[in-house]
Amino acid sequence: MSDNCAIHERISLNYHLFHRAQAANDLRHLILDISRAAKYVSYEIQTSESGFSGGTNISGEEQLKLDVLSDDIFRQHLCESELVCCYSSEEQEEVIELAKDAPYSVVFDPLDGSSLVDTNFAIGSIIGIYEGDKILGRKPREQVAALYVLYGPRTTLVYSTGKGVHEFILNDVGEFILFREFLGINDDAKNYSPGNLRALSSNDKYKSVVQGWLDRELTLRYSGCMVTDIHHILSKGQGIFTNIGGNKYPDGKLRLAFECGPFAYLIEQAGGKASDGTQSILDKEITDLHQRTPIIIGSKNEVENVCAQLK
Ligand code: FDP
Repeated sequence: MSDNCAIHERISLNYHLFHRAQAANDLRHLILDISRAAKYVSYEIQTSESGFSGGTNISGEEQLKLDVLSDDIFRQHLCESELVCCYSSEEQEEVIELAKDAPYSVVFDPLDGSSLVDTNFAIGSIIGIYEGDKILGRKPREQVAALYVLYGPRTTLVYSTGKGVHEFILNDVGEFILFREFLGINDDAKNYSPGNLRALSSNDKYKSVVQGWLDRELTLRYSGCMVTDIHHILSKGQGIFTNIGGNKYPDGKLRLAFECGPFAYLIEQAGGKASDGTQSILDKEITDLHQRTPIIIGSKNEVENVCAQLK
């Protein structure tokens, strides 16, 4: 790097990937292409008509026009990158093949929390990147990068390529600029974020976990969008998020490949922990693209405490 480039008032995502994370060129380009897709999603959220598309996804959930649009935007950018041999999206039933012999496979949820679109709450996109041409049979620990984009009052992007977790803010000229580097998570949680609470009527152990948080007067922070709730933990540097099974969803509501896997990678990079109650989410094999898993994620001591109570 020339001395003339050494002083930077703004650190762009590209600069950070290149000089700080020293990411392989292909991986850097892929993350930049994904970040471009997210800018279009952000724009569509602000400008396009909401409402249902008339279709349902593989999990039987009604798709919004924005779900379909976001999925298309990601597909187009992954295609254009020529770096992705295949991808799996929460909105698609099967693996979609793209550029043969390209180095990466991608898993993503193009619009997480889309049931909140009409309420104008924050929502997000979640992405995991693997080397090679396979998604089934992989474990989230094999990801070479994970990132999410949060569309809130500000649009922020958080990524890791295995060298810490870093946060960027989308500025007015459309560039992601470094906001905070090396986000970390304390071992103890002061906030809790309990998902799938409908399970309490059939899962007494989950019920006593939640009662424990009430008794200890922890602070409730739950938005109903996993991206926002996980970002709260990374942002505040502590907290716990759970989505645990009950009668309606025996394995909880959340998917291993597109949601829990990428977040487990990011949270463990930040010094936290992610478990399904018995094993690390990072060591769970993806045997079905849309498989669900219970998840307990966040501050280490609280994750271990909850897992012990669920045994
Ligand atoms: P949504 O269905 O709105 O897309 O992925 C599913 C998800 O949102 C998560 O973002 C969120 O954490 C969860 O559902 C909310 O589940 P509960 O309604 O059970 O709390």
